[in-house]
Order: sequence, then structure tokens, then C-alpha cells
Amino acid sequence: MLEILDTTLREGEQTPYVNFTLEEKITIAKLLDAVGVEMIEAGDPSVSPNVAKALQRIAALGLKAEVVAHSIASRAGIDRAKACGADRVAIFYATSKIHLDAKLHKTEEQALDIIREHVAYARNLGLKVRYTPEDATRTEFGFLLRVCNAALEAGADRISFADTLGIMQPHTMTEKVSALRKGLRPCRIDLHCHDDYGLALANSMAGIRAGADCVHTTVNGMGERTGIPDLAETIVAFHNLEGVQQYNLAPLMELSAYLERVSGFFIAPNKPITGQNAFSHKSGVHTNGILKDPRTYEPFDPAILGRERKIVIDKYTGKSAVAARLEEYGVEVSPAELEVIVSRIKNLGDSRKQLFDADILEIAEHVTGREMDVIPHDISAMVMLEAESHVYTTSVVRRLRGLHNVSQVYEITGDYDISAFVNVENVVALNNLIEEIRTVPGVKRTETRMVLKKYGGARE
Ligand code: HCA
Ligand code: CU
Repeated sequence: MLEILDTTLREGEQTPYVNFTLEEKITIAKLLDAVGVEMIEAGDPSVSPNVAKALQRIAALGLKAEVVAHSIASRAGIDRAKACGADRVAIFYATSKIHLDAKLHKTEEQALDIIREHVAYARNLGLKVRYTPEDATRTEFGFLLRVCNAALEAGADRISFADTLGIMQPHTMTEKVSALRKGLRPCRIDLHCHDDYGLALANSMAGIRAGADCVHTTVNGMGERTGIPDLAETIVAFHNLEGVQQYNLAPLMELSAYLERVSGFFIAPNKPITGQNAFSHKSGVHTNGILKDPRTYEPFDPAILGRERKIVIDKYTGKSAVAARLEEYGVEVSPAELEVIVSRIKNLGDSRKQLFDADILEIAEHVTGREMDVIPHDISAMVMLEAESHVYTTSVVRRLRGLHNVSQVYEITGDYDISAFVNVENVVALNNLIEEIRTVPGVKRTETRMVLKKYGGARE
């Protein structure tokens, strides 16, 4: 059975410029527990007193997940892990020639002794122990087996096969994990795959097929450099493609959005699973297919994540998508009218970035000469924000820009400091978005102005 260790709180906090507060860490840990990951790596207590404190608080939450402390091979570090109440300590010590020579200045034999000693020390404190040969994938394989078996003999029950530089491919992963399984004493094997070539999840899946037990993830794929596999992508890929059913998918979107908000680290719209465009369809051919049967262009139903598909209307749009959108408003048009409406949209779409339902309804009014007494479901609004006086306005802007549905952000003069232009599907979504904006650190108050009509200017 697959296991997941989520390390958003350790590897994720190693993302450049990312630091979580204690309360944020607790919220993240609870959400991860609601997803049902088997292990939460909650920090290395030697990094700072705050990291240690967070670890301690998380260990005391009584979560279902095992709480893991990361640690270098040092007695003081292992003592701190114990003092924090962690269930397990993950001791890492590099084993590749380049790391031993250039970084640690140790011979292989010295490394072996250090690893043995520290694993045994942790075990004697009553901690469960994982040993991570850092840079394992560049370690001479015979030495890797020796070192791991020494750690297992000293009391570790888990080895993390760390692809620290993300250099593996699915087929090399298959070979190495199979060989590890053969050469190691009985143990659990974790996969810690970095994403330097964009292969982290593929490598993890190959490794699991080859006999490993556990995949390391972070929310939104955060981590050093290009990070490690994204939690949501990992869970959905294993769920849909490998039949792994044990995780709760419901909190995944919330977790991703929460992490974006508190980290200021934003995902791309084309990110699989959680990205804004993951279930959006645009060209006439695609939308036509989707409207007839969503299975034509969707690998799975977005509802499993609580998401909805979206049909984007612009110059690529065909008749069926426009007819469907008008139908949503109870507006019926003749085939001839539809033809003209679509051609107008195509012309408009040449000069505009995004069409709102209000634009489409207005075109339909012009073409048919009939007044359409409907209110567009989607709403545009300007949210004016006042920032706290001690806050750097640009940092608030940066966070706002990452929120879904915020299309433009301006720093402005006057009573307010910032104006954000937002576009949402309905009033409930607007309300939620305003609430979300109010939780952005540094936002003192907001005032929202809903757009009633929108006009393009000459220079648009
Ligand atoms: C690092 C260490 C590590 C450890 C992985 C693990 C890596 O920050 O360099 O303990 O499983 O990538 O090797 O994250
Ligand atoms: Cu790592």
C-alpha cells in the first residue's frame, strides 16, 4: 500500500523566501492530516527555536499522521527531535563521493561510523528512525547498500532514497529501486525525488512500481530549487491511474490555495490538478466536444476535487459554446442570429483579453434587437484596500496578484493604497474572495465597488 510523507513544513519551508508562522504551520498540519497522509515531516528543530516550537506543537496535536523531525547526524539535533515529542527522527548524511569530499571532508569508512552511531543513538532514545543517504542517486551503489544496511542494523526501519539533484528518469528509478529491494535488509523505502528535470512525480511512480513504499511530497511542489512532487498531483495520479483510494481529496484545493496565500509562492495557471486552467476549455473543437460529452477532453471529472469545468469564450469560440452560454441565461437565439453573434465575438476577441458574460449578452442584444433582462452571473469588481502603515505595500500587492480571480492590481494615490480588479462567477464567490483578501497579512480594510457596465477605451 502506498504511503505519503508530506514535507511542506520542512522541505517546503526551504523554498527560497518562504517562512511560515507557527499558526500557519498548525493549520497546514491539520489539513494534511485531513487528507490522510501517513507522515508529516514538520521541520528540523536545529534550524531555529521557532521551527522547534512548531514541531513541538504539531507533535502535541494528536494527529493520525506520524510526526517526523528531520535532523543532521548530530547528538544535539537528535536530542532536540526527542524533546519536541516527534514520533520519528529522519537523520540525513550524504553518501556521494562529491558530498563526502567537498562538503563533509569524510572518508566512506568515517561516514559509515557516523551514520551507525547516530542511528543507534536515536534508537536508544526510543525514537523511530529513518536514515536518508543524501544524494543517494549519485552514490556508488555498493557503498549505498553498505551504508543503508549499516543504518538498518543500527535500528533504522526506513531508508529515504533521496534523488537530491533530481537526476533520475523513470527507467533508472526502476532499476535502482529494484536493486535496493534486493540488496537491503527488510525495511520501508521512501522516495524523495527532486524535480529539476520535471520528472519527480514520474520517477516516484516508477519507484513505487519497482517496490518502494512511500512518496515524499509538498503542497504546490515547493522545496529547494524546483521542489519535489506536488501533493495534489501525486494523490490524484495515484488515485486515478493506480487505483489508490485511501486519501481524502476534498481538502486538496483548499490546501493549495492556503499555501499560496501564506507563502506568497504562486502556482502557474497550467499546473496540473490545482492550476486555474486545469479544467478550462477554449477552442471551438474542444468546447463542442466537452458540451456533448465532457469525457472527450477531460481525463477525469473535476468534481472529484470539488472543481467545475469552465468554458472560455473568445475568438477561438464556436457556436455551440456561445449557444450554451446564452441558454444558461434563458436566452434563445435563431441559428442566423447565433452566426452573427459568434462572428462579432470573434472580432471583439481580436482586441480584448477576456470576455465577460455582460459582453456576450450585450452583443446578443445588439444582434437580435431584443432587450435581455438578465443579470450576468459573473461579476467584476474593484476592491480598494488600505494597507497597515508599517507594511511594505508591494508585499501586499505580491500576495494579491497570486489570488485566483484577481486580474489586475494597482498601487494608487488617495484614501486607499491598492486597487485590485477582480472577476468572479457570482456574488457568493465575490464575498469569499473579499474575505480571502482581508486575511492577507497587512490588509487593514477594504471597500468593494461592483462594476455595472464596462466599456473599452480607444487604446485597449
Ligand atoms: C536536503 C536534504 C534532502 C533530504 C531528503 C530526505 C534531500 O535538503 O538536501 O531526508 O528524505 O533532498 O536530499 O531534502
Ligand atoms: Cu530534498
